[in-house]
Amino acid sequence: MGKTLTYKILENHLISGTLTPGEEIAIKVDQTLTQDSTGTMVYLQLEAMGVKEIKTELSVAYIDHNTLQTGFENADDHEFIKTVAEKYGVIFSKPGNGICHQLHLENFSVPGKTLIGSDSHTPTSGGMGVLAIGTGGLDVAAGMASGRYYLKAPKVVNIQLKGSLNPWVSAKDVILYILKKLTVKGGVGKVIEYSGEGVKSLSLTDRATITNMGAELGATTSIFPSDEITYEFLKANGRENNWTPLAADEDAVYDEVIEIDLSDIATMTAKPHSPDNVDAVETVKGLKIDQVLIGSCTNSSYKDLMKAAAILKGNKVHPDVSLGISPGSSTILKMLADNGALSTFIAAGARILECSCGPCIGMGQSPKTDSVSLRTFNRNFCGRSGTKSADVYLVSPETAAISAVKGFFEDPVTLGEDIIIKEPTTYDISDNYFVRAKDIDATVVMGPNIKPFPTKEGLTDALEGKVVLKTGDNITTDDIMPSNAKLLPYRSNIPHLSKFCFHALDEKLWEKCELHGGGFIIGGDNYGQGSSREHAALVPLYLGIKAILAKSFARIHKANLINSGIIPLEFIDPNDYVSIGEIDELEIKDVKAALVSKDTIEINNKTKNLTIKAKFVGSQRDVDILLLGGYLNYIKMNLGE
Ligand code: MIC
Ligand code: SF4
Repeated sequence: MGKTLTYKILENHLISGTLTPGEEIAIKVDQTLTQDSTGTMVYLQLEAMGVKEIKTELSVAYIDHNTLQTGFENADDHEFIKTVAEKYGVIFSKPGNGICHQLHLENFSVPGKTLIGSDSHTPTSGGMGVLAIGTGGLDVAAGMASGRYYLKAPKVVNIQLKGSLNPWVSAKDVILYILKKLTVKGGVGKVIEYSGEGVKSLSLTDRATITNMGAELGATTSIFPSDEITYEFLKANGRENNWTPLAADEDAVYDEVIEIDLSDIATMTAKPHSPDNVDAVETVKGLKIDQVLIGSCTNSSYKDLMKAAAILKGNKVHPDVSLGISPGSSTILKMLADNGALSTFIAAGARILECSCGPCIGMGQSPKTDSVSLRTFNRNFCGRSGTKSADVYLVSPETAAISAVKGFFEDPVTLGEDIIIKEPTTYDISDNYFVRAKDIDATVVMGPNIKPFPTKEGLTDALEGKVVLKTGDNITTDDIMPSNAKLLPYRSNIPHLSKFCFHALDEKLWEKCELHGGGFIIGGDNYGQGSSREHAALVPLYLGIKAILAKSFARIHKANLINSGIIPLEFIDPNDYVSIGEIDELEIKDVKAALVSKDTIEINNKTKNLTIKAKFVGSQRDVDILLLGGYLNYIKMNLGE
């Protein structure tokens, strides 16, 4: 029986377990990446593990999220990460160098390798045939310390691409089209593997746009084969030696096959407030807009920005529109500066932003009240832009650029003949933002912004408390732990962040938790989708949350809850969700025994005098982690083995 590309890479990296979907396996971690807003926790945790050496072939610490530096906090975090990186021989990428995923693709991704990263868009490197998985920070710290990563062997969905794209339709439209089909939970527990003739018509960075937003499908990762196009991209970046051809076997057997004819796809947009609320651009044509932002790890490649430049050339940004452009890397910015595209942007009246995540994570450029903002980004959750009343639409760079000129939502197909931008044959690599050093005696500098992270003792036999919050479906980690210019500087300060937990749903949640000594949260389907931030688990832990009872969980957040020692429980009968209300008093007796024996867990609703049945879905190792009160306790006990 032929093998999928995913299982070929898993097989090459398998340390323990059997490669059967749903079974827990451990794989060798070749590379790790961190970014600064999750990275401080990662390196605090790595330090707490007390290892002398890291076990990965390559690890990189990027600074790209927290670059506003409106106070000492961001700079403190940068200095901490820089000094820890030096100690362990982790490559440090200075602020200004660019966005972690674009930089990793250009500089370090190697087909066939495994990469785990403390950012949900780590699968961007899947565009290059890397098995690249976004995880919580503690998993990355453990990956560095032990060289291994535990996951459930995934199902593999094959998306076969036929045909080629229509004029002005690009990779962003493809992934939005897929999101419309599969929704934000369509990829949970699955790897999306692309194949077919249509793959050849997509450039390397087009592929990366598609795998990047596989995160929005909830997928474990997405992956493209490594072919001549991969070779050309690596060669252009001076890394042709890193190339190996990779593909699934001709007769590979998949869990599911979806055929997509690229020529069926029109220009698309994700309407407010979810990446799967997708429709054709046609349906919003003419809608007046206020802001356009081109950038983010999804659409800030050389090709994306050159396409935008070609549309903007000789044109003027509409007087009512603010256009911001943030290139994905210093290399791209340098190339745009050298070839005149930067001058085109300035002449058109664009605002040139730093090579960083910037507005994508609410770090500046919050739009005005009740405005319409078009963004080439990957997430449009309500309030993520920093302006709750704004409507954010996700679009391709082509749609963004032409709409910025017109002042209303415009379809780029109205431009007539398509403009073809070729991938450069040489990338003018700007390497001077990387710091490569190793000094095991380096002094790690911790400024006053860096506070200890919460830990937990082993699990107790009985859990008791009130329901402090009940949520609906598809709650994002942005809902749980919002991120914006005011809060991001405190990613190393859990006590401060705790005051803002679930702020949009219940501003007083922290006070309620303080009053009741923590308690339980009730969730709907796909609880914890989106960002990998483990703060969405560490903050509830700090507030005394003992368990979360939901209809289902998103992958990374569920792992983060287990890693923090908070039990993610699932309703056996989802209809029971309606019977629990806020402030109900719950009690779970003999929880340890039930976890160990994998029995049904009975939850006594003392207020309603009802018993609800729940289950814990996880491996024996997950149970052991919960019993010990979290992954840090577990790994400290097991590192020697
Ligand atoms: C995001 O896009 O939501 C982030 C910010 O990159 C997060 C990480 C974080 O919250 O720091 C992610 O995608 O994991
Ligand atoms: Fe940065 Fe936005 Fe990409 Fe997250 S999605 S890594 S915030 S650019």
